[in-house]
Amino acid sequence: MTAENQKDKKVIFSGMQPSGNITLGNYLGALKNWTKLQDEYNCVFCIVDLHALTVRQDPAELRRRSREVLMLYIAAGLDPEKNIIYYQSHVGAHAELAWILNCYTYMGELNRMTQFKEKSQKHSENINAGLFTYPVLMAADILLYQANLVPVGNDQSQHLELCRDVAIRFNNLYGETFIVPEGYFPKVGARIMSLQDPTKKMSKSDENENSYITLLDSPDTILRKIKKAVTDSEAKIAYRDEQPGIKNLLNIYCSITEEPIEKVVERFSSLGYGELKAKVAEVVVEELRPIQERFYQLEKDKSYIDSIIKNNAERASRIAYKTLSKVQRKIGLPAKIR
Ligand code: AQP
Repeated sequence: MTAENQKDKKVIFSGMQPSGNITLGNYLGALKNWTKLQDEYNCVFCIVDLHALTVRQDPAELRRRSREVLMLYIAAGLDPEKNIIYYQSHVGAHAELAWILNCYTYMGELNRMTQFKEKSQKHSENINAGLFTYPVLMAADILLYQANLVPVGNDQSQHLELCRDVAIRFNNLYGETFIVPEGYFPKVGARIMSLQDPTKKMSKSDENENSYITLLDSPDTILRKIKKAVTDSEAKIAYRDEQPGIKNLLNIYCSITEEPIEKVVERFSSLGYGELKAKVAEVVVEELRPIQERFYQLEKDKSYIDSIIKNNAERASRIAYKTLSKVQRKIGLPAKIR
């Protein structure tokens, strides 16, 4: 059964930007949870390469990383037949619907987006219009597939709210057109913080490579980065906000093992920080080992990956253009002559 023919199942849409190498944060906060959704829902997992353009990218790197993200989705366990896994830029309907929705979104709404404020501070040399209208493209992504649910971290919930407002506005003007999506908040999946500044989230575009672990880091690199992780001088293993570095290491450990935090804190209470770090590194290495093995296998099979890219873009296009045509008809754009 594939995503298109399971009519009784709800649709989930989610994506990641190929704006850096996928980190352990992206994996534990998103990708790992996605793999648990694929039987219960019709899932559409996008590589949102158009979104990544809002920050300047090196063209060759962007191409390389986009393919890497797609292969990592599969290596992490997403089935490319059950789910639709594709590049956003391969389905032109995203950009077309985003333009239309731009005309139904107010400047005031976009001005309130905290991510725009943060990113324009971080990239003050390149505050482009795409960065400002990013949430409208995200709304188009979600609405094209008539998604019922969107897994979002806290940082994206404001964007989802905007998407819902735009969908409701459009439906009120033109009659039921879009499903109004809800947020999907998985039970497990903590926010993983930077290893170098545990008050900041772990980000794939962080300039300091020691702040994150990528899914393809070697065991030695993982151990080295975790050993260097910033902790504190309390010399006590506890799960509390006053010790953000230790809290983060415990979150990483428990997100992987899926054990309750209290149980792990009790078991580790007599360990030194060095020993805790070794335990965390061990579970990270073991979690990533099979993903890396599958990734390097997939990398060798160029034609298989190419066929997934082609087929999935076609599957996504069929759904997306159906919604786009409906929208175009409703707002009065002339029908194409075939
Ligand atoms: N540190 C994190 N902990 C848990 N979940 C995280 N996510 C991101 N960072 C963490 C989740 O990963 C998904 C992919 O997000 P994205 O690629 O759209 O961009 P992002 O959220 O902005 O992630 P990054 O790594 O911080 O990218 P850059 O550095 O390019 O901005 C989302 O579901 C997100 O919640």
